[in-house]
Amino acid sequence: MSEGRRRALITGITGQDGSFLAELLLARGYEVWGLIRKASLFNTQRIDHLYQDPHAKDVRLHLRYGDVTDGASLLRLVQEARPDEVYHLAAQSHVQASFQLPELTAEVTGLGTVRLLEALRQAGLAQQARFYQASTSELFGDAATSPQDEETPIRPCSPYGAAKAYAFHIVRTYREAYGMFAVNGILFNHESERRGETFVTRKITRAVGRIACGLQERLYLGNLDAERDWGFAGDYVEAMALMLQAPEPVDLVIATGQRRSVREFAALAFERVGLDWEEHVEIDPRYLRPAEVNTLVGDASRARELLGWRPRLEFEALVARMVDADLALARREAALRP
Ligand code: NAP
Ligand code: F7E
Repeated sequence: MSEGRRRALITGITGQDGSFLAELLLARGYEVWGLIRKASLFNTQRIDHLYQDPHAKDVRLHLRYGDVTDGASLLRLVQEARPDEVYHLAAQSHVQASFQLPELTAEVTGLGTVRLLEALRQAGLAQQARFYQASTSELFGDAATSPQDEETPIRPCSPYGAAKAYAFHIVRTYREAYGMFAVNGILFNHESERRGETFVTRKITRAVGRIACGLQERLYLGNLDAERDWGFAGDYVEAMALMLQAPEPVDLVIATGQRRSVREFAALAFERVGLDWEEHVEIDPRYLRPAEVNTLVGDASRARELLGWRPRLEFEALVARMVDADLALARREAALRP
């Protein structure tokens, strides 16, 4: 590992997890390098509060354009950043969208990982840089056993899960073949007020805020019976950082161990603003998936044992936090209306 201030590279820094992780690492004194993709509109809203004038003294946040489908951009970035730690979070991360974009999902979410690993090798950084792969409970698909842990068979049932399964195996392969410190964090669903608005939790809390402010009447959802293990993104990025400080590279499940249905989430969220969810929610078959993962719940005992990690924010507090943030957002939106 290099001398002086530690350097971290985050792909996907403009996403939900990337923004929490950048905050955490900057607060810990790291120099943070972020890969951002070129879009026609600004896509840095989640990290704008961390922005530092690149001409100022002692800048610790460096942003560079790149794309995980463009190997040359990755090589250039790792050569410039020379990171001690790489957090590979960039992905096409939406499960339902992956059924419409299977090739893109394989390119970005699957092959993106090997491109970054190869860039590190080509730059001669394979032994210096510790590598975190954003793996997922979607590896397990509609698992036959519950709760799922590190021994649960990998049997994905979406193009997203299949792409992440490839990434999981290539990370393990590089660890074994080249002696890299490369690990898979098998994270179950984690949410926040920064969650993308088409994931179910945020879709619900965003609608609750807007309905409470009279900006919208109905919320259309798919499978209300689906059950997930929902934690708080801020807690989960701590687990990522801990995994790269561990004495040995080990793949670990990160989860709360609590299973809740989409229906329960919606009921609690509407209750927070004094509304009855059944008066506002309707089913729209467009949100049903060609193959559904009905239930996922994780057992994070190993992470607790090895890292001392445990989730802090409870489910009820997470729902409340998200609803309160989206209510405030909807009020600002309502105030701007003529
Ligand atoms: P997210 O909000 O969807 O963020 C994804 C990030 O990847 C964004 O910064 C996005 O950029 C970037 N990205 C997408 N395509 C790219 C490309 N071709 N090149 C470079 N960057 C690209 O996802 P998240 O919830 O923060 O999750 C972070 C990671 O953890 C993802 O890999 C996800 O699959 C995985 N994961 C998430 C969960 C969860 O519950 N949140 C659970 C398990 C695993 P733009 O901002 O420009 O779109
Ligand atoms: O769906 C059901 C849906 O899209 C959760 C990603 O971060 O976590 C996430 O994937 C459940 C599913 O997340 C709607 O059918 C019902 O059963 O919020 P989601 P996900 O598919 O679990 C994993 C761990 C990741 O790795 C992924 O990157 O909710 N559901 N009605 C709905 N889902 C959506 N999106 N929209 C609905 O209207």
